[in-house]
Amino acid sequence: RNSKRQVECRRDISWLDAPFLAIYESLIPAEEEKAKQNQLLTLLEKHVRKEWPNAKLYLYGSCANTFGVSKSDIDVCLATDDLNVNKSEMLLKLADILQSDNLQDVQALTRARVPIVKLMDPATGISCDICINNVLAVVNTKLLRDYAEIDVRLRQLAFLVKHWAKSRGVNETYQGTLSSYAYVLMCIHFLQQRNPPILPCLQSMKTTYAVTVDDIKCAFFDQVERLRDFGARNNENISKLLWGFFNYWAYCHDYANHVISVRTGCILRKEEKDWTRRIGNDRHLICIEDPFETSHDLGRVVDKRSIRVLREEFERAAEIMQYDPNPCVTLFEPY
Ligand code: 3AT
Ligand code: MG
Repeated sequence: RNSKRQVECRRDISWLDAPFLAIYESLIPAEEEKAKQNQLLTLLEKHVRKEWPNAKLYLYGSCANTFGVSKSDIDVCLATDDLNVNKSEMLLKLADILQSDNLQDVQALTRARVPIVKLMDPATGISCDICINNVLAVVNTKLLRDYAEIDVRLRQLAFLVKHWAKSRGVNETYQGTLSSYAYVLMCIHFLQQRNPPILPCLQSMKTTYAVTVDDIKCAFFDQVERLRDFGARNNENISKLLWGFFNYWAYCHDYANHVISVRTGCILRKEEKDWTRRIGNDRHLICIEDPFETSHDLGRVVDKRSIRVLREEFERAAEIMQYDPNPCVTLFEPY
């Protein structure tokens, strides 16, 4: 693997920029979709307000972080002032209330890692997950959205990586592969590490936005409109970056020792995090530090079998970018 480590792609792939950008454009949701999401949110707010007048609803995840492809489900967080709520009881009650409207497939999943109510709105065709007081997810959604505003290449790269991961079956946390959130963090980290960098490290700049959630202090620079030409000195286009991303995860990342960290904009060592051993089900075979919950490794879902699958997929993708006559098709072939 190390012998394949290289800094430059072996062929000129700039001819792939236009077709990759066309795929990216085709994945962007249409404006009507936003309107439909808001229509559903308004309906949910109406119901929630009747029962819990002080509660607020927030969109989070890909419908709010600008990394959502068209026809994604929406993620909603119900935030209450009462931090000691019994989430299960509240979700059961919420499911009850929503059932009485003509929403479909309303289900309370109270035993999930993040307990939710799931439903489908027949009026808009949108499916939705509602969780309670998951405010950290609302804050990490803002961080991702702010990064996306700095340089459009992040959104291009992340859309193509997510599209690749979904096509290849490696975006399934319950099967031991990675979440969309993890892939976006991998893209941000990759662009922070380019030379010259395409993205800054917002959490190591002056604090202009700060909240404390569950005793975790979340602080970063969020005046991103002032950073619009941050990446201007780097002229790498999408094909080069996509190749670089796969090449990094196929041949350059040190899986045995390294942790990627968007929070610091650097690579950390596993020893610093005490992520060197398996504890319970956490194996740390690929380490991606959560930007706020720093004890949380987003790679912890990955096991001995799925790390092999993931690495083989990174290698396949890197080889396709390097040699395949038609990467825009081959890369996304269903597995
Ligand atoms: P999709 O387009 O739905 O695939 P997404 O960005 O909505 O992508 P998820 O549905 O996996 O991603 O997750 C929804 C949000 O929940 C994204 C992030 O704000 C939060 N989140 C997901 N996984 C984690 C995690 N392990 N730790 C902290 N926050 C998470
Ligand atoms: Mg989602």
